[in-house]
Amino acid sequence: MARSTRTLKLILFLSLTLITACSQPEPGENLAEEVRMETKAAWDAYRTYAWGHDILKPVSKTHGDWYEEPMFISPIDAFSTLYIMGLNDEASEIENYVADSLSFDKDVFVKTFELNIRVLGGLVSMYHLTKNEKILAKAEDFGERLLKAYDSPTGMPYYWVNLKTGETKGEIINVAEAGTSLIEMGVLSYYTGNPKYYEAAKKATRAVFDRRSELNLTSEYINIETGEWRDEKAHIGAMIDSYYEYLYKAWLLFGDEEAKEMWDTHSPAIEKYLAKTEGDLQWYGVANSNTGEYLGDRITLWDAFFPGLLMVSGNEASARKTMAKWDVIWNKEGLVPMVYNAREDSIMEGAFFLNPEVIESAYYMLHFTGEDQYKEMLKGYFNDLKTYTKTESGGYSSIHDVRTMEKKDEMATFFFAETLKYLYLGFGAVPEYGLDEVVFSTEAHPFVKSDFDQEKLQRTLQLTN
Ligand code: DMJ
Repeated sequence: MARSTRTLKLILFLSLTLITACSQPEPGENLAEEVRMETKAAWDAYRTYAWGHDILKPVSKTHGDWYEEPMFISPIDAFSTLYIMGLNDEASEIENYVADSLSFDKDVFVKTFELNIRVLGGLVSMYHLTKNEKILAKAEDFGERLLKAYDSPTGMPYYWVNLKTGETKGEIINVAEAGTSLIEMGVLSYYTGNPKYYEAAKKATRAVFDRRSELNLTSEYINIETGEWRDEKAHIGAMIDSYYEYLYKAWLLFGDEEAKEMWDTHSPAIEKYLAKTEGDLQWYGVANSNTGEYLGDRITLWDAFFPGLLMVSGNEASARKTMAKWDVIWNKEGLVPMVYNAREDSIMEGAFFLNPEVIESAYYMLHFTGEDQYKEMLKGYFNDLKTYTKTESGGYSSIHDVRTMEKKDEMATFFFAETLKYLYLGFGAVPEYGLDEVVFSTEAHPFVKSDFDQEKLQRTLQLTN
């Protein structure tokens, strides 16, 4: 071939490549659709192998339940994600089943905290999105049963409550279990017009706040009958995390100024005693809640919700550095390990349960900064999830240890509720359900701020602003 013809062909090839690259749809559009399709496949797997039960076991293609009787946790947790993705048949099937066929009159002790964030949160957001009165009746029935747990000397809930008999047990609980119900109970109070739910949640929250140390930190475990702390460990991670989250979010969603004041009291102490910085990276370690002595750099994958909370509450500098640290950890390990030494950069426990927190925070960072680096992070996380956790059934699995990536036969309910939803939102699919419009519960159930009437909020939540 003559030299000039070869050059011409090369130019043609390069031009075509360039044109093709430029005419590709926006990466965001494709990725959102891909997340939607992955969600549909995972949902189909749940529906085929586990319908009616709490979780899918995606490797063995069977199901699991949390208690002696199934509570329908995956579908209730999944609903708001399927709904905002426009998976309408799937969402309607859940809504109809909850409305017509599900009873909570079960002689079973359930975990108050877990069923509050997943089931009550799922039900009130289902009503919020559909306005189906049968769902509100179901949420009220469930809320009523859960409320029995709050009948304690301090107002903090018992760990266990029997849904049929109202019996309670378990007086030692952690701060997250004590102080994570303002959103679910608040929305229930708003829609039923009955202040008692928010009142109970508020009493429990105040019970934690009033017992804070002189340094304005909480510890980890507390006796809800005596109100005495069981330890002196202060941090922002698992076992405390969503107590802090709800103080700020109760203000964001309801305009509860008392909750905001509580957050404003804790927040400087968190920065002062827990934050550790190394160059451009930051994490929040463990300190003695009474003396402030720094106890170590143990962090857990649940801590990764914090950059998102920092960002939305206005502490951008810490949010950026803490997000950067989590991104380094994820990329070094392939996924995020359950427990990690942040200073030594070493894994302490390697399990991963498809948790959303790193993705959730990257979505917050992307939303508020608009910077591409955060979209790139989300793309990487999505790819790693597909590489390491996707199974042949269409469901995704937990991981025994990120050092081996051996699959664990469980798909957590929050994979639907949170992980997939934050990826979808992060890829820009439905701005009407984005962070400008919506406050997400700790389980990522969406509540559209403008749907709440200010005067009705003041009345039903008895706000004293
Ligand atoms: C979720 O169930 C909630 O976000 C909770 O507050 C703690 N984290 C899990 C998922 O990791």
